[in-house]
Amino acid sequence: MAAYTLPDLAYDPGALEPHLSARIVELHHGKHHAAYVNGSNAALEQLDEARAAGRWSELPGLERSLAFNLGGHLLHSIYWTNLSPDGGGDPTGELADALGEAFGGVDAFRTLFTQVLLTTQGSGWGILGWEPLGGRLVVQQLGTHHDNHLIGTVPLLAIDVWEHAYYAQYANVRADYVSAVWQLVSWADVARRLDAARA
Ligand code: MN3
Repeated sequence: MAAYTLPDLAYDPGALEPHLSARIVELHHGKHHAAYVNGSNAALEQLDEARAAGRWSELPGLERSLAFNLGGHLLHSIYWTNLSPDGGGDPTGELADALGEAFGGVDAFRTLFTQVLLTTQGSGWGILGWEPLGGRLVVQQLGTHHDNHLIGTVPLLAIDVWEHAYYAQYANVRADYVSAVWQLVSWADVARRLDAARA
């Protein structure tokens, strides 16, 4: 039985237009995200087979594959719920307070996070996360799905800057994609995730 399945989107693929095209959402969810789900299940299966056969030399590669694919599945699952046709605007309440405490204000956070997304080299993600040991918000710049990951940190806002996330609509102008994403961020979803992570 497959351990992981592709979650449905909470909106039609065209619902994020004009900021994100239906074509991008369809391909990104139905092909890219799906590939990470399948890759996670395949890696688990291959780990079982390697264990059964005692093929221990396969472990490093399979563990790497599991981390990459499961990281991708998890991050995309957050990304789709972080975006909403009703998104945009500014965070309020406790989330706004926490951003202020950690980064000096909502605008200061937005400036920082925009630069995190724009300066990511190659394929990666920008993450706003809750770091439980220090009990604070942190920003991370991930390579692929897991390089640079701060162990134990819970992602609250995860934005994909792989080229497949924007190239079909914005070509090489990542800055225009990032501007568009700010019009879609569901602060309500980020706030819910912060509440859950703190609890
Ligand atoms: Mn992606």
